[in-house]
Amino acid sequence: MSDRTAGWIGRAMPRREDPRLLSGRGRYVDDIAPAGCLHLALLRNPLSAGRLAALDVSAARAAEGVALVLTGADLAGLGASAVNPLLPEARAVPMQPLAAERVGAAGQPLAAVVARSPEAAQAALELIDFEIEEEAEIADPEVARHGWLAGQVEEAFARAARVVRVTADHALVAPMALEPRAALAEMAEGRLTVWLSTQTPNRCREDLASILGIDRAEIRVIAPDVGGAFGGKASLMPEDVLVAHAARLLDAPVKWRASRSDEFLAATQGRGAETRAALALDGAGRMTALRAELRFPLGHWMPHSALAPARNAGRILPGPYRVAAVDIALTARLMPMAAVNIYRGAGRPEATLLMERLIDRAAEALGIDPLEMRRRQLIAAETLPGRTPTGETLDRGDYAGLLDRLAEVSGYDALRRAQARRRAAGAVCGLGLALYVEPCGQGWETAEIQLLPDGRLRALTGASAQGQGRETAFAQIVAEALGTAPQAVEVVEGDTDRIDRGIGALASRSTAIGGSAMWAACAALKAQARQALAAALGADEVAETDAGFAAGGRRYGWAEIARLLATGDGPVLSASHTHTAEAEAWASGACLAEVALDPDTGVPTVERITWVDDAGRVVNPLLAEGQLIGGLAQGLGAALMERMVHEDGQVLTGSLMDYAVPRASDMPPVRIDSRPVPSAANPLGVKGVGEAGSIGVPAALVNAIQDALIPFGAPDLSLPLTSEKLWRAMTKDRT
Ligand code: SMO
Repeated sequence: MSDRTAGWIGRAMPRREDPRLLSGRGRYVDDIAPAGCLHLALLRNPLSAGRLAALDVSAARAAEGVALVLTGADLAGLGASAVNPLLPEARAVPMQPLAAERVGAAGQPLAAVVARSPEAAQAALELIDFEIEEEAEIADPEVARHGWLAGQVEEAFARAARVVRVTADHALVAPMALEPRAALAEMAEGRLTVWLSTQTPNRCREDLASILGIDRAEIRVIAPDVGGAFGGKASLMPEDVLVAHAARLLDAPVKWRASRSDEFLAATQGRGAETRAALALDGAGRMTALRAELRFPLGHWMPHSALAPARNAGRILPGPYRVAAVDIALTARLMPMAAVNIYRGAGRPEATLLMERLIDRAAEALGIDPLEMRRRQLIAAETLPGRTPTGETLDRGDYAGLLDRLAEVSGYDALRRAQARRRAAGAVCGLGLALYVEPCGQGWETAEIQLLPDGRLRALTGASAQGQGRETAFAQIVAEALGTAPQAVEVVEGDTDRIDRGIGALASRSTAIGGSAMWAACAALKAQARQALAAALGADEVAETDAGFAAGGRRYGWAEIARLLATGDGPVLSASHTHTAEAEAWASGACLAEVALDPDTGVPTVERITWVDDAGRVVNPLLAEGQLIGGLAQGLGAALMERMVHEDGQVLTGSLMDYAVPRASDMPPVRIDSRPVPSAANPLGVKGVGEAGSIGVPAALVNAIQDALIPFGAPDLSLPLTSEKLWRAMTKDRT
């Protein structure tokens, strides 16, 4: 294939990362082993929250092989970790890397031991004496209270022909990356290098600099290969700080890696919100007002993005639907458990489930088919981009088009007829619809593009990767922009010495914001090349072609330009760009779940999921599909099986023996179709895709199950919808 073939964006190119990652040549934090590396181990609070009445580490300090023991008192000089306020008047509760007077939860570290070997560190932990006076009560738990108000809500409810209500409560769930967290820090020539399994290397550097009280230039953060994250590695964590601090104190490399149990105990959790809402409908079955109460739990401290789920849920609650009047009240409260932070979807699944349950309940109350009910309320494509009653700006999209396509692809009408037949024959089966919107990233991201002396291009992005295939996607974007082949593009990410400013990868933002930054950097490089070429050739006229430039009847590709202009080994040309999103890109989609319940056991079988997605212009359909399917698996887990269980301040789901994650055999047949509408929010027209499956799929599954349960009264059930809950819902009326 010639270099001059345009159209790299949109191609289903296999992931260039795969040969490395799939053959065991990935390099993760724990694979990095500097000579003389010390090991950090943590004494985690085995009791519940309370007052740390006594802590004696003297025997541990004297133990064989121990280099350092840290307690909360030793960290008094450190600065506070950053918490994004996100909501007006929200209070920030930063991390306490080690408990000081108060212990916030089971699992919070009380002391850290750094020793020659993991075994020596572990042995020293056993020598620490402590006393905790348990006290679960948190003095002032509410850290945020916010509302979204628009229109005449009271009046609409007073005049409503019908009012429907739902409750939707979410379990707390574990983000469950394949690779548990890890941190390694080392001093070299007076500078601190920190390897983190993180989504946000650049932001972690800024946070670390302010906590340690040193200049950002004295810290280098490297995120090597990262084995999944899902929000669980989006924010700097206490263990990261301890490793960095210890490496500085000891002037030696220090490493910590989480066990799976560490992650269940002290990594961030997701979801957990308790939500309720009421919908006012007029005589024609149109929504006239929405009232909602959203209660979001936080743990005993707040990571950087702790308030993002709550804020997202409130601001996007009306979703793709027209409703003029809203009264949405939100609270976020501290609880004596591990921190809650963003997790794939981050508030969007909560909003979507609540809204989609309301619409199904309204459809049932009015005797209207759920698909028709939705069709009547969707915001028209012609009015997009447009404002929502919560003050957001929706991107371009075609929600009715998604729904129509879903009806067509799924054979919706035939499925409804089949359901009636199956029900009559004694089956318990349901169909569940859900539409969703997925706002994809606010803020900024950086990119740099360099022309190297050999004609290759080097693309540096602040949007680091955790297995999404970012190298492949960014190479395609650069190839398209510069008229070269993706193979000629090297992609660099995850190193703050090479990328000075950036955020990272989260909130489905990397392609929309990071990709747009790269696109603009490429345009700037082209402009530079054109000028430099004109100067080098003494030509008045240098024209752009689809694969470089033309002047004086000759063509100049990137290799020729590099040869002409190169003066040394460094980059021949380079251009940087910071893209700041003026508006968010909003992906959207429509899902249909077909579910049957075993009447004797309650076991649900997901017979099929059909899904029409709008991710805007898709850079690589293979990658997009991978994201959709991965999100679907996690959405299915949250809907049907995953839950963190806390009792008396203890975590009862501390291992994969107790916590159910979906396996390959739990995955249903899936049919995915796409109906893209390019985004109006960025020059590439791209929208995000990383969270979609976790947003729409759970709502469709819950609606399908609730639909199946209509003959049994369909009471509101909290997530996850385990077979036990379903069996109880089916048997209540029979016994
Ligand atoms: S939950 Mo995502 O990593 O913003």
